[in-house]
Amino acid sequence: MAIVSRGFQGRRREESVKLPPGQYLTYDFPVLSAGPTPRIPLDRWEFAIDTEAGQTHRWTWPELMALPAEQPTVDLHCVTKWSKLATHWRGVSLDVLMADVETTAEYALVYSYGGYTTNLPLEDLLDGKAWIAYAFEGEELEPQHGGPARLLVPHLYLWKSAKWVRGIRLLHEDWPGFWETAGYHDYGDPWREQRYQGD
Ligand SMILES: Nc1nc2c(c(=O)[nH]1)N[C@H]1C(S)=C(S)[C@@H](COP(=O)(O)O)O[C@H]1N2
Ligand SMILES: [Mo]
Repeated sequence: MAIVSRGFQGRRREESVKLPPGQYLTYDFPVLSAGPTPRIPLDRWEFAIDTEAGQTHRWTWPELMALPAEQPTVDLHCVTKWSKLATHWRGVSLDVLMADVETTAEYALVYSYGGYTTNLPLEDLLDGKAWIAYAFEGEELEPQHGGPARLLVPHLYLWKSAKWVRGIRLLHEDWPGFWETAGYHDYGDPWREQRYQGD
């Protein structure tokens, strides 16, 4: 039998985790919202993708629930320096939602109930990198964390994961969103520590 205490093994495991530069590990789930939590009744909820050609694709809540869901396990990295590892979500891949959308746009402006916006290249929403997520750790997503549904795009800093997501506008030009206009980095890759403009 190995003479190693549980605590020691636990610490070893934690130290061996590789986090993006400047991040620390957290086990709780902080709430970061720029305004009040909007309450969206499910019978009035909708999600839309608006193309650069002026077409709109819409999903009601029952329509979203009827789409095939995935259960991604992902690490979250917030620009305020906390990281939370191996979080479990349920949601619909943007690949499913984009399947019938005709576009040649390169950029996406994500918009939320409540007015929040954030921008990213369209390709960062595709190929299994992003979901419209509606459950967290086996429970329906709490309003403070973006319920009924939020964007989940975990390879970028968490401000790109718009809570209370309402739609995505596809664009030929890159339009900065709420935090990007306020000086946050346009792209926000945690592994390159792209926190603010100029990083
Ligand atoms: N609609 C909306 N989405 C948002 C925000 C917000 O203020 N409004 N804050 C962003 C920021 S800065 C972070 S760090 C994460 C925080 O998500 P959490 O509150 O679930 O931890 O949500 C992002 N999505
Ligand atoms: Mo944030």
